[in-house]
Amino acid sequence: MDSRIEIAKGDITKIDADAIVNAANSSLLGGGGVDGAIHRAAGPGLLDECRRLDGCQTGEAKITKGYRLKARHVIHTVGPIYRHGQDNAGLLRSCYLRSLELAASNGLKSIAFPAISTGVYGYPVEEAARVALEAVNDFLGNDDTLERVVMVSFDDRNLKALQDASRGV
Ligand code: AR6
Repeated sequence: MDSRIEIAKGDITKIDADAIVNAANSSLLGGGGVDGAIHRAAGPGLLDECRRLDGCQTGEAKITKGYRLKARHVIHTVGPIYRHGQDNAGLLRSCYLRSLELAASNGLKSIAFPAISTGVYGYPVEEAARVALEAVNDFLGNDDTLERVVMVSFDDRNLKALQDASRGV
């Protein structure tokens, strides 16, 4: 695994990085889970800017400022709602790749991800961890602008899934 990848446990809203990633929904107008936590911590300026973005499609990403967060930017991405009959892994992988592309194209050096889709959207945690780490590792293999990518777990199950997955990457 690329040495720039870090696996950590905690609250992503507290992280000092050039960007934290939000597991948003396609409206980009807030919600529960990590999305709610990020909007609460960032303050109303974030929602004002999000209203001007005209939403975001599943697997895509958009960038805003970080407002009252320690992080300078928020990259909002929309993970897939896990279901049969769609390319869940392809869409989840795309969330990570698009977010990293946005970070790199904006000259950012550090970015932190939550476990996209593994809450309300129902993506199996172990499978999501493998898709996430593989996507980040593949991206970093062709990138020399990013210096640090933190995979942030809120709970022990996600943390263990990432640690296990890191042995296979
Ligand atoms: N820091 C880090 N991770 C967190 C935090 C936090 N403060 N809070 C929760 N998590 P979810 P999704 C973890 O449901 O599945 C929202 O309503 C959580 O434990 O936040 O992509 C949006 O508006 C889980 O592992 O996002 C959408 O409608 C992970 O973040 C929908 O939920 C993702 O859980 C998106 O669902």
